[in-house]
Amino acid sequence: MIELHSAPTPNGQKVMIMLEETGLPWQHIDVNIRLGEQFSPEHIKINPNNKIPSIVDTEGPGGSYSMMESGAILVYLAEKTGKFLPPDQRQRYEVLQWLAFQIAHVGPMIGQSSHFNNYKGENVQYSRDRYNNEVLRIFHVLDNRLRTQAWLGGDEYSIADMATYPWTRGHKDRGITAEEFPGFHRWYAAMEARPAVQRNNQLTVEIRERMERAAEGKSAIDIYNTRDNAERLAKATGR
Ligand SMILES: N[C@@H](CCC(=O)N[C@@H](CS)C(=O)NCC(=O)O)C(=O)O
Repeated sequence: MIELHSAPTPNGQKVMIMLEETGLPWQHIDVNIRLGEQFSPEHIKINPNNKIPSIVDTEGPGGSYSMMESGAILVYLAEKTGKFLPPDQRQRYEVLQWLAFQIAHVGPMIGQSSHFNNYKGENVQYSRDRYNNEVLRIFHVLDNRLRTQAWLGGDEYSIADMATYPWTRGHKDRGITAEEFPGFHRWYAAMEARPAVQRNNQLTVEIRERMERAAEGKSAIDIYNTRDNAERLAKATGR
């Protein structure tokens, strides 16, 4: 059994898609990051970086095994099942390159741009421009790749596609049109045709609603106060 300790954010969704694709038995353990549950001492034992997602594999190597970092989790699940990471060396490195591109660029840059676009304070135009322009560049990188390859890793659907899709779900709001980005749009439609992706999208709504109901009447933390976050971690680890 794989326990997914998570929330249905893009990083959480990547792992849900993989679990649905592989057919492994799994369950979602809700971690409400708005309530600060990522800072609980129990959560920090499985995710020392106080983030979601994490997994606990009750039948891991040498017994129960826990992991943080969505990219590493995807590689782990691919190796456990022998699926979505090709054994051929060249194909494998193609997939790993595009997985690394998602982890290093797609996620962090879209995350930062959304943060500054939503930020209500003053003097954020420079930050907004910086990250929005970088996101536009990243969509061109994806589109260029997907004009010549069926999937990000090449001929085969892989963990690189699963990692990237959830981060691109807001592409319409960013003006990523089918005319200008045809390769990206063809791939996006192919992703949405997959039953596992459809199941992820449905679960995302259901889990979000369940977590909102469970949070009623509880007080939220300011997740963007990075100074407080450093103190929360120090407190949780007794430093
Ligand atoms: N590199 C990490 C990023 C994880 C991450 O940033 N998770 C966010 C939600 S998408 C989170 O847990 N935020 C809570 C916090 O910052 O306190 C991964 O890919 O797993």
